[in-house]
Amino acid sequence: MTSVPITMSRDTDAPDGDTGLVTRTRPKTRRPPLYKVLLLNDDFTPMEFVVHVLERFFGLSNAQAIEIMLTVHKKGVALVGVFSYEVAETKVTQVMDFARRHQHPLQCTMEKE
Ligand code: TYC
Repeated sequence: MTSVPITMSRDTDAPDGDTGLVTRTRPKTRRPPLYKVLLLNDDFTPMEFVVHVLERFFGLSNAQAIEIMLTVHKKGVALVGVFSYEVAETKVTQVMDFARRHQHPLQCTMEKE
């Protein structure tokens, strides 16, 4: 059996002893992706119902809710808010469930920002 001597070796590619393994002093922190929640227009959902949804599930004032509802009504779609994936998904589900329970075809969707 040939014996191999065990020696401490320096990294010759990094003469200063920096192996490149631990160069980041400040850890890289990645912000989680954000999601836009959008409200879509239709011809049947009453305006008052949409205003109520925006107040109830997005905490908007009556004036803000009317503004967004009218934007959707005129342009077909409006941004309601920007949230984490979990919060956006919860809001979309809440709106869709509430609209369905009241038999309105209101549509709410989310998309990655
Ligand atoms: N267009 C609807 C109406 O005239 C109102 C409406 C607004 C519907 C916004 C959906 O997301 C919506 N009754």
